[in-house]
Amino acid sequence: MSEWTKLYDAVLNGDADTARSVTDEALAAGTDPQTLVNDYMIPAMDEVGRRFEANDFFVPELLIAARAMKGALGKIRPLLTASGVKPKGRVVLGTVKGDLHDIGKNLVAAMLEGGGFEVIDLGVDVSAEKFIEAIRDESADIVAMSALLTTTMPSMKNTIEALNEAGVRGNVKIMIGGAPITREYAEEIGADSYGDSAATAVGIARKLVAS
Ligand code: B1M
Repeated sequence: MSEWTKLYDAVLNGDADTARSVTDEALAAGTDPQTLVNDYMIPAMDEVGRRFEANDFFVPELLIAARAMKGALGKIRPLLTASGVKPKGRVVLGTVKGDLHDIGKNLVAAMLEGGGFEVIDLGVDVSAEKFIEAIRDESADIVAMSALLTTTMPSMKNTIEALNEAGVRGNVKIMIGGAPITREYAEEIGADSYGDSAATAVGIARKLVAS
């Protein structure tokens, strides 16, 4: 980390104005948007999490850091998104019921769009019913679920069970991801695939539509 450390600092300190202006400056200087996300913004959020665990930061600090991260991501997201290509598939994406974390999900959305997928983003706290409705309405190829809390991981299992009961499970492939999610958990609950990062999500989605 060196040149754009001020972006790291701005996200860590929840300074949204500086996060946006430094992002503009870095992009104007020709810095790769992925570098800004991977080398500065995500490490800053990881440090926010560490400080939260150590009781140095509390929920307000999490919130303002997230707002700064989102402001900077707003500048970057359009650059990750390809245009004018025929969609490789339709992905219904959401953070599962009970979970309000959306920064990782938004990154996954941007990467999938950049990888040529059409993304229907259902937002956060998405119930099984809402996923089922979207699968039917949007003729989705893939359902992508994100969870950041160990306590909301079971919402993924519940959603897959509900898809089975509603008779739509066979129509879609299911990928899951988020910090507490593992390949073993994906296998255990009957998901088709697991992604450990927004970057790998694209390759996984491509494999899923090809299979
Ligand atoms: Co919360 N939070 N939070 N939080 N928060 C965590 C997750 C936590 C680990 C912090 C900590 O204690 N160290 C902890 C969870 C502990 C646990 O479950 N074991 C925690 C907690 C406890 C809570 C609350 C319960 C706090 C409270 O109220 N007492 C509460 C819960 C609210 C709720 O959801 N019901 C809460 C609230 C919040 C805020 C709202 C304040 C805010 C979120 C704002 C927002 O998202 N709009 C927040 C934040 C910011 C965090 C941390 C600090 C940062 C999360 C983040 O954005 N990371 C987080 C600590 C941490 O992660 N270091 C923490 C950056 C993001 C890019 O990473 O989301 O992992 P991530 O996404 C990655 C990959 O996981 C992957 O791709 C992304 C990029 O590569 N990925 C996928 C994600 N989804 C994927 C899907 C895929 C594939 C890949 O396929 C479908």
